Parts: sequence; C-alpha cells; structure tokens
Amino acid sequence: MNPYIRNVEYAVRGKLAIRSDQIREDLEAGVGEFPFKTVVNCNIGNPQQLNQKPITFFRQVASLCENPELLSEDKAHLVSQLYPADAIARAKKLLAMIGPSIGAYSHSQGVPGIRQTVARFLEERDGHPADPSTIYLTQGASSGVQTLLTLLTQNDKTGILIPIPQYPLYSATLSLVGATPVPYYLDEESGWSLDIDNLKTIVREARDQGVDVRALVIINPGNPTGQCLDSDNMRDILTFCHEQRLVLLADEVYQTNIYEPECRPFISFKKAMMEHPNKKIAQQLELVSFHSISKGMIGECGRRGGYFELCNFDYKVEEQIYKMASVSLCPNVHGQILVDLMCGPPRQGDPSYESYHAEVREIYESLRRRSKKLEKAFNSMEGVTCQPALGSMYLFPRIRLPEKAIAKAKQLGMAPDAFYCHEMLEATGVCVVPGSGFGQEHGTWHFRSTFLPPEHLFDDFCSNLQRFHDNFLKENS
Ligand code: DCS
Repeated sequence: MNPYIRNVEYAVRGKLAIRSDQIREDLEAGVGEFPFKTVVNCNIGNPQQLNQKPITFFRQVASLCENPELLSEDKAHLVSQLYPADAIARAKKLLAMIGPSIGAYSHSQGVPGIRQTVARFLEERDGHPADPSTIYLTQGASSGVQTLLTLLTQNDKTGILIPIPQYPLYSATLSLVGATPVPYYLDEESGWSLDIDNLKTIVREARDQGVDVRALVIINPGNPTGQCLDSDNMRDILTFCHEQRLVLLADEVYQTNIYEPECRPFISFKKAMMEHPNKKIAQQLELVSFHSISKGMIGECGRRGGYFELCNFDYKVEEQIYKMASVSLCPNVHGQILVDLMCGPPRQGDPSYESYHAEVREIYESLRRRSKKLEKAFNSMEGVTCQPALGSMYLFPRIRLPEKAIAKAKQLGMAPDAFYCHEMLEATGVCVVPGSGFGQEHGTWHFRSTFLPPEHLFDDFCSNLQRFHDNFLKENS
C-alpha cells in the first residue's frame, strides 16, 4: 500500500473521537458505567450535530430543488401556502441553471450560473471584479485544498509553509502527496500573530537546505487559534509572498465567524491584494482563496459545498486544474446549491429577507456569547491561559500540567495533552482535541474545543470542564 497513507495523521477525528463514538454507543445500549449521560463532541466544528438550526430559507430552496414535482402547475396553490414566494422563485431559477435534474452530473468546475453567483458575491464583498471562469466549486473547502496542494507538489523537496498550530488537513494532505511541510509558528502571547521577519528566516533556512518552498498557507480567521489578521499584517504577507515568489493559499472558511468586527473586521486576501500599494502585486501574485458552506452561521458541513477562486494563475496551469476537476466529474450538486444560497441570500425587499437575517443574527450573537463565556471559563482555571477567539469556532487554551500528570502520560505512551483530553472525555463526556494534533511550541500543551454546545446547556458545559480541571490537578499534583 501507499506508504504515504500510513504517515497521514488527522487528530480532529483521531483516537479520542473514535473513543467518544464507542462511549456513545455504550450509553445508548446501556452498557458500562459513565459519570455522565451524553457525549459532547467539541472535537469538530460540526454545528448541526450540536443542534444548530439550519437556515430555513436554504432548506426551503434545497427541498424544492430536491423534489421538483412541488414546482409543477397543479401543486402551485398548495406549495405557495408552505413556501415563501422567493424560495419558490429561487428553486425554479436554480433548476433552470442546473439543467433538467440535480441528479445529473454538472459541469466539472461547478454549474456556470452558480459560479456567477459566487463571482457577484466576491465583487460585492471586495469591491473588485471576479471572473466565474476562475472559480471552482468544490466538495467543501477540503477538496479544493487537496487539489491545490497536489498541483503544487513536484516531489519531496517541494515545501509548503504551514502555520503551527494548523488545521491538520494541511499536514495530512502534505503527507499524502509527499511534500515537505515548512512550519512557521504563530505567537500565542501576542494573540497568535504572524511575524514576517520570522517567515523570512524560515524560508531562507529551508531553501538553504534544498527545500523548494513554493507556497504559503494562511488560515484567517485561524483554526485552531481564532486569530484574525489586520490589514497591515496582510499587506506585509502579500509583499513577502511576492518577493519570495510564493503562491498564497488563503483559507478563509471562517470569514463570517468574526466576533470583534469593529476592531478586527474580516478582510479578504483578494481585497488586500487588489488594494496593495504595489500595483504589481495585484497583477502578479498567485492567490487562491477557499470558502465553504460548512462554517459561518450556515453550518451545512454534511452537504459538502465550497469553492476556491484563482487569481493571477497562468491559463496553462488553470487548464491542468480543470483537468483534475474533471477527473472527479463534478462537485456534488446539493453542495453547489448551498454555495449559491450562501453567496446569494435573500435581498432587501424579498419575503424571506427579515426572517433570514433574524436567524443569522441569532446564531451569530449566540456564538459570540458562547465564545466569551468559554474563554472566561478557561481563563479562570488554574494554570490555564486562553487567547480570545476574534474569529472561527474554537478556543485553544494553553494548559500547564503538573509533573505527575506528565509522568503518567509518559507511562501510558501518550502526549501529556492527549492524556489530559482522554481524562476529560472519560470524566465528562466532552471530546476535545489535544494541541499535539495541531502542532504547538515545544514544551507547551494545549487543547482545542469548539464553543458549539447549545446555549441552554452552556453554563453546565463550562462548569463541568472547570470541575474536571480542578479534579485533574488534585489527582495529579
Ligand atoms: N479549512 C479550515 C480552516 C477548516 O477548519 C476546515 C474544517 C476546512 C478547511 C474544511 O472544511 P470543509 O471541507 O467542510 O469546507 N474544519 C474542521 C475542523 O477543524 N473541525 O471541523 C472540521
């Protein structure tokens, strides 16, 4: 078998997540004794698994597309009582764009009309033109990232700069394609900031060692760190990529999960690039930006929808990317429909406009409150410090573990933070991911938790974790 597959690690659904599934099965079957009644999966940003409601308008349109019989003349009266007029109109429009059926393969790059919706969305978001022919619809952002990393890898000397901590899709895919990850560390003390001088040194050293560094991955807002870059920093990153001839891979899937929008709004790399004082950068820098229906207030991650936009790529390279997309035939059409809705939600004056915004606002406000509450809970724990989440769906607290806990972990052949998370799962039913799954500064320990458990259970969730932490310290000091 392919030895690279053996090297792939993906902690978000790693050993602890597997153990949590087993505990859930045991609880359902009434087997074994646990000091809790339910398992809470905070290991994965999976909002609807933790009961986040889907956006009504999106599901209305999706269901009409799924069952086009409802759009026939003889059902019109009935359906108009159940569905708002804009959902019906939108479903008709989508079906006209998609073709006779959503059960058919679409264009490999994604339905042209949906790519136009994405392009319009990008133009409105950034104030700069976007070309549908450079937009690729994908199965979540994941498959886009995999496509690009595969494209960029020539051999095992190919180096890709990835942040540490990072979302392990990147390290896993680099293992799979046999490229060399070139890690750069985010600085926790300064809110997980990115230091350009440090990047320069890392690239120089890697190149001195014969690594052909080709691209820089930036996750903004950050996963697992929740940082959100400011415009000065972004400008410097763009200058750096241009000087070093690096492709910039901008993972912007959390672009609407922004919790301090006044002081730290989301700025896309496309916008920052187009408005860079050095005009050559807007014309020359190869930028790919990724987005997804999985995150934000949408959370439709099981539908697998997303897109990437290519800027300044040579058309010959684009041809190769198109070829790769066509080998997979097409991204699934259900996901494409949601991409269309994400990028073209109801507009002012549409019947669903108010209710759509009310739903989005409610989810957003609640996420924001939960992020603050969990951050506060972590910071109140002995030996724990936690940077605020300016964006994303996660907190990544640093934990200082007593010697006894570190020794116990060693005996068990576990990393100390994995031991801590294991004990947490067994004591509380809460499943989180050890920092070692994302990478961390040597000698520091962290874990990542989502703040997605439902709000009415959130106080209990926080106090459960606090109680566990106190007990863990007592038992291991
Ligand atoms: N990029 C980042 C930064 C992510 O966090 C994720 C998913 C993806 C890309 C890919 O998502 P989709 O393929 O669904 O678009 N985040 C995972 C995580 O850390 N928890 O849940 C999934």
